[in-house]
Amino acid sequence: MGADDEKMEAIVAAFRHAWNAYVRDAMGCDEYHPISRTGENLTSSGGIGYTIVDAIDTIYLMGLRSEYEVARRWIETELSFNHSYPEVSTFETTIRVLGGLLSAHYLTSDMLYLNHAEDLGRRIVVAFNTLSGLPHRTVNLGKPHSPQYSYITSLAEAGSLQLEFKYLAELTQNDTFWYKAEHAMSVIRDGLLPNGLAPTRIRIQQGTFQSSVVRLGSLADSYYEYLLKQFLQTKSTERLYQMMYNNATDGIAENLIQQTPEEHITYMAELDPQGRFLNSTPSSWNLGHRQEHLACFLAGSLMLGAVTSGSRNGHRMVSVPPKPHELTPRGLRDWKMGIDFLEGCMSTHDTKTGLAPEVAEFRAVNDANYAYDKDWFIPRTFSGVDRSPYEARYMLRPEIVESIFIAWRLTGDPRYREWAWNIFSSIQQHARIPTGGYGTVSDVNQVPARLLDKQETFFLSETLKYLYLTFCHSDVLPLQGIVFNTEAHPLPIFYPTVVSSNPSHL
Ligand code: DMJ
Repeated sequence: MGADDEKMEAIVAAFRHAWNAYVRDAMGCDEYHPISRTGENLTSSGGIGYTIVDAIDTIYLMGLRSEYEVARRWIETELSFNHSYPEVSTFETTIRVLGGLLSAHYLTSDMLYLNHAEDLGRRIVVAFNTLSGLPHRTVNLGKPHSPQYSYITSLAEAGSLQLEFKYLAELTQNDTFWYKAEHAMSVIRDGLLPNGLAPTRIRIQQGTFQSSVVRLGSLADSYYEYLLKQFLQTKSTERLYQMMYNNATDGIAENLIQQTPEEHITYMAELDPQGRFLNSTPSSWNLGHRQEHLACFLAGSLMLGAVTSGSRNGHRMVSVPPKPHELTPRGLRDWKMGIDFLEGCMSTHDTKTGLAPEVAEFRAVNDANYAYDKDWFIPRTFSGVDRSPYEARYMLRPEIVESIFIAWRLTGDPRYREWAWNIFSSIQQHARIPTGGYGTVSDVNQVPARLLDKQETFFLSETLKYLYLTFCHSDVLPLQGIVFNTEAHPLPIFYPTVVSSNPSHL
């Protein structure tokens, strides 16, 4: 499918507007505050490349040569992980920094990135040294062997480090990276609910789940994404992950996916446990009708799963769009569920700014007391110090444009490009700061929008990358050859040589 040069250029211009402001005001800092025009680091002794490493593959893909040189030079001359205080998140550092370095190496073959990735991997991998093998939530990069006291982690934090550590293992031929990350999956697998889903909170040392919500949003999302992508990453042999993925989508289809009674909007509910003790019988869970923006990654993921795991005869890819006879019954179900769910996510863009909120709540079937005129509303339960309800924000998140990008690549249906362009236009209109950078929209239903002082790094690494790729020629990063990590860093699909690709030890 061909490129749309004009739209690509507009998205590149937006990227430069965000990046150049960061370089002007906060070069080298981990995070950027575009209104106060300041930067901030995660450690008191210096940045660990959060923004720069997270953004460099987008810069490279967009062909921004001088920006690329600036970013590479900082990585060459300034980047260090020898910072001790405070500890950084194992998960965020893996998906953003390790993932960014690995994808920069994959795209350019430059050893600078691999050397840093190996150094960082060695500092992070000690987080897996716990009684169960589940990783600690945080790690002290400067003193990686210092004692750790974290008690609880989440499904997402423990179950979405594997794409990065497996590719690092392959590149360095160091199987420790592989086995440590993979072992964490086996601990999770042992505690899954009978419906293939899992609660969000796990005790690190014991490796057992706490009674906690089951959902596709925060604390859980990328675990489900990585089930599919681990199966895809190492070609066809990771059958165990395929099975876990299939069980999970069965669980989603049977327990979580819902439709509103009037407008027939497809949305993803959550299951709330009753009581402190984990009880796996379905009647002991309450259905909640709250959906986070984060959960919308699943729409594209379901479609990708349908044309790979759900294709007949084990074909890796099918026609664009797939023909019904090319998919298994499960593949057909997931394909439809993905398309409908993406449409449901798009309905949450029906706001004054055209941007989707952080949280939407839907009208449940049989809800006689429902008080709103359409089938969803923004719950307003928490106001922070700046008094904006957290649920009403748009934090420059990527999940809906990520799913649109996958839907476009797998269908070629022009409506997906239209949706992507509408979202981009709303971002331009409401989140762009004229003096440079983009801010978090504090309330998607307030015009003119009030902006909060944060340009999230995933705006550069994910949101603008997925928008750009939606308008590129489809030869650029073909879905047959790569998997995107959960921070949109492309990593190649490969045949592992570092270990046996059949995880029989799991
Ligand atoms: C990103 O850091 C990743 O996509 C993560 O998996 C979830 N949240 C943000 C973007 O919303």
